[in-house]
Amino acid sequence: MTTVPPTVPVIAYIALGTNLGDRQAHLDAAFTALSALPGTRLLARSSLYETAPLGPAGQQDYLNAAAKLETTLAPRALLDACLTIEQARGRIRAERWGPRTLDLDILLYGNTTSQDPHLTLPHPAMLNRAFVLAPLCDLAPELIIAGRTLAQHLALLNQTGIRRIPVA
Ligand code: 5RW
Ligand code: CA
Ligand code: CA
Repeated sequence: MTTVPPTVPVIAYIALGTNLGDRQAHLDAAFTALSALPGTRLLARSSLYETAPLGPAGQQDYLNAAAKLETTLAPRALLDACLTIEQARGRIRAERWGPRTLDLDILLYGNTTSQDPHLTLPHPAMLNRAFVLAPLCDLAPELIIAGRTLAQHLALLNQTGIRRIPVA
């Protein structure tokens, strides 16, 4: 008989974004799909935020949110699962930074840092984008990254165009 080595679960944070189609339905489906991944529990979900689009002009407003997971999936397996969930919501990759039905980005995977060009950890832009940090601060305002809490990072940003959606 052989035994399987236990895999220590890691806390990971995922950013969710959508600006095409039924945005709320895409986010609901994403939270459900994340919670159903093997070895994974959805520990918390943020409020939803309606946010002015950054990047290319002429897009619809986004709904952004964040998820806190506990998972035994390796970083690349979690990334692949996120891409599969995006595709299940009909994501079509046309132009860079174009509108999308669903975008799932791994922000943090435990204390892991990664320079893999397919998966940079922590997410390189997370500290500069209020549409990422506002939802993430619902989940982990006291988490320290780069010498400041996430709440302090958020307070340094212009939060114009970021609107928390009241819970229905
Ligand atoms: C490109 C983000 C340039 C910031 C991108 C930039 C978004 C978004 C994108 C999202 C909002 C990447 N994703 N805007 N723009 N929310 N509000 O999730 F300066 S494309
Ligand atoms: Ca992405
Ligand atoms: Ca993104």
